[in-house]
Amino acid sequence: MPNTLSRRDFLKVGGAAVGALVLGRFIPPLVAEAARATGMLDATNSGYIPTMCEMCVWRCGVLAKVEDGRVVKLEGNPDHPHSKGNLCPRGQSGLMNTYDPDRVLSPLVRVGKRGEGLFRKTSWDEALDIVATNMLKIKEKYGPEAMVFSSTHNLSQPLFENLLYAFGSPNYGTQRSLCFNAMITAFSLTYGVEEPSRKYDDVEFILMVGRNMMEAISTSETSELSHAIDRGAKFVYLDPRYTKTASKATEWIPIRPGTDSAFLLAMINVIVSNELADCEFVKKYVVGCDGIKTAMQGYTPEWAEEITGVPATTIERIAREYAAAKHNALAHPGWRTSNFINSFQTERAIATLNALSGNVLTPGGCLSAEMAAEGAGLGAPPQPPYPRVSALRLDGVPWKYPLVSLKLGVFQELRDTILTGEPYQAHGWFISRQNPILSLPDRAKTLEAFGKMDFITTIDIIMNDTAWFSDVVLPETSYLERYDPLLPVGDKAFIRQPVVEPQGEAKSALWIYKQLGERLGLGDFFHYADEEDYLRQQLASLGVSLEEVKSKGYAEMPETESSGEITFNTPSGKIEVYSETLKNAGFSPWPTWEEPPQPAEGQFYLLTGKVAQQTQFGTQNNQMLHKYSDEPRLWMNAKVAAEKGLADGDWVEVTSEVGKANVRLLATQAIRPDCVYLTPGYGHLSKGLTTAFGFGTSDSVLHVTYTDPISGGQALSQTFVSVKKA
Ligand SMILES: Nc1nc2c(c(=O)[nH]1)N[C@H]1C(S)=C(S)[C@@H](COP(=O)(O)OP(=O)(O)OC[C@H]3O[C@@H](n4cnc5c(=O)[nH]c(N)nc54)[C@H](O)[C@@H]3O)O[C@H]1N2
Ligand SMILES: Nc1nc2c(c(=O)[nH]1)N[C@H]1C(S)=C(S)[C@@H](COP(=O)(O)OP(=O)(O)OC[C@H]3O[C@@H](n4cnc5c(=O)[nH]c(N)nc54)[C@H](O)[C@@H]3O)O[C@H]1N2
Ligand code: SF4
Ligand SMILES: [Mo]
Repeated sequence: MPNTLSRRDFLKVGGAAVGALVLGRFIPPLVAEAARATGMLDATNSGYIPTMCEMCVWRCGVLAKVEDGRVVKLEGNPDHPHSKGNLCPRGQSGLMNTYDPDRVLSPLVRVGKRGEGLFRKTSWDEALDIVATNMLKIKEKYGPEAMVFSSTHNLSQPLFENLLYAFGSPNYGTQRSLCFNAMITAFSLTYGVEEPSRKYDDVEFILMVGRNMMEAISTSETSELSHAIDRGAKFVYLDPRYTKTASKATEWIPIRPGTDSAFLLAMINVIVSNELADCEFVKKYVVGCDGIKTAMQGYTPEWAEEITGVPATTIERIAREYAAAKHNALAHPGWRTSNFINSFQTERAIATLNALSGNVLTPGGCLSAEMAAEGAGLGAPPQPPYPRVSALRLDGVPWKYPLVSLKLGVFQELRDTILTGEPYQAHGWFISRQNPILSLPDRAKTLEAFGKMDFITTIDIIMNDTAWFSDVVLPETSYLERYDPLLPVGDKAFIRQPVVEPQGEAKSALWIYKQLGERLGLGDFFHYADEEDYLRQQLASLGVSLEEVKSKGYAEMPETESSGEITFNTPSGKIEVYSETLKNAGFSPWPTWEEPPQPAEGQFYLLTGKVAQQTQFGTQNNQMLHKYSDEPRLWMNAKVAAEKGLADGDWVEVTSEVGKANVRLLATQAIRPDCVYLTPGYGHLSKGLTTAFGFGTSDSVLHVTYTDPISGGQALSQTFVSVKKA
């Protein structure tokens, strides 16, 4: 029966069907020694072992179901605020992340040309020696700054950062500038918090700008949104595509790409010129309350209609409805906000709308500017301060991007300076849990940057494209096979623990970084005997044993005292709708309209965006997810396709300024006539991914690299393509 499930059914099924599928085809894994010791299993060696999912960065709580000493299924942990007892299809398919036949199970050293895929297996000792020797050689010859490090959010990242900062390099590339720089930079400047938390309990009006919550999933928030919609909350959704989220919206606005800020500025104009804002709140907490009317004067709904293609009457009505919901109106901050070079302004306008509705910190309000000082209660092994680094950062922070925080960085710029060799040449690249060959825009450029490297090493669990082009590949244990540092979420710190025995020679990142640190003479930054010792040091001040946390799944954290005072961590201590900081840096102090480039006649905006059954650039080789993924096609408006003489299913050639790709066409009404869309994450280069190789096309081949000068976010929808029959 399960084999006949359609992809659609798959997305709806509960864990049972998925578990049954896994059981039908694979010998269930043996429970790990560490997990057996939790005491969670009964006399028949059955029960549930708590851990965390790593099929995406949301890290829902998992209960691994054990029968007769073997893990048979993954379920959501009801104690975890991210999952609340549910796992999405990717989470349920997590066993296949561990049992992927393409797992790398011993360290590998390249023997052929880069990208040829010829490697020999080696011992950890030899692999770590090669990595350390090459890193030290580069340090000696060119300085530590010639080593570039990059990694995407993961739980062992603090140890990765120890390695790079102790080594003395300022060059660190993360996913942030490919993802949420615009949102974080705008909210930090406006509110002094990176991202306010959201509450949906009493929300009456929700505005989402390109946040495809029903497919780009955050389990708990996705279900909170669903409940709010079911309750009758009004939900307005802006996206040039008719996504699953659009299908749930009260109103879908197929806005012209890159013009969201014009729509939002016009909403602000309607609210302030008609005095519809929560005046009391605004006067007390907002800087800019006096000048905003004048500053927004030109941004009338009629003006915005011309730019966005949305009727002025619609914008005016939505603004009034938003204002009427007062502090129960939520303008959602978004997540991947890297669409255009003006995306920072879109986010500033969203931040402003929330300030005007007074939904910040008011009882029952749906946005909370409070950020829990996550991790504050956890201990860490002692370590010396990092060495002082005087070299400029290759990513231009802050010398080219003065308002981008050191933490956010501008990864795509770092890649580009590797190519120019300015202000200096990088020679080595150390990558962990990241696939920059596909996730950075303009794949040819990234491969060219790889070509400039004397040495590249990658830590991964499978032979992803980046590992494929590396000199040494270090295999990590999968997330069901290892410990990671504890993850604080709200008032609890959750554990990831091995639930199955590790396969082959794979090792945890905590182990790998410590071994490498010692070989690099940086042992002082890795004061833990092993993974369990690291976790015990984290728990030291909480008075709870590791054994207890292993069986319960989490440790309670001490309550953080709230002073009750509302202050914002901005220079004025208020919400800065008007920002002197922006003005001093030479940018508009008000949220403002900046015209982004537009496609030439006959060209299309190339849109990207997540699908529910895959995560980024790393899950396409999961056999379970692959089975239920259709080969992605290029969405094109059906009427436009017909005008161009193209039929549904035709092979087309898509051309941008930097690349060409062939893909089959999906003629659909679910997209604006001036846009095409391609699912990211496909078209892998690595032949070591036997499931994913040869399936689909990579949109990174086509993406042109543009960077928002204020936030450093890449502008992914700003790539224009032409499409013709292949
Ligand atoms: N299933 C699944 N869930 C995920 C992820 C995953 O890979 N898979 N990844 C996680 C991560 S890291 C992130 S950052 C989030 C991302 O989640 P989202 O922030 O929702 O981002 P995307 O899905 O990348 O893109 C969302 C939408 O933006 C639209 N869009 C493009 N340009 C514009 C524009 O100019 N204006 C407007 N209004 N819309 C535009 C696209 O059509 C697309 O539907 O998802 C997270 N959740
Ligand atoms: N075209 C296009 N580009 C995009 C986006 C888009 O929508 N379209 N989205 C952007 C966004 S929002 C983001 S966040 C980035 C994400 O892109 P990246 O930052 O590159 O992150 P991922 O694709 O999640 O990285 C996945 C890698 O981690 C590996 N991996 C998985 N599990 C483990 C593990 O347990 N240990 C180790 N060591 N490795 C593991 C996988 O095998 C894979 O190689 O891409 C950005 N780039
Ligand atoms: S949203 Fe899905 S993939 Fe992400 S952590 Fe939760 S269950 Fe895992
Ligand atoms: Mo992201």
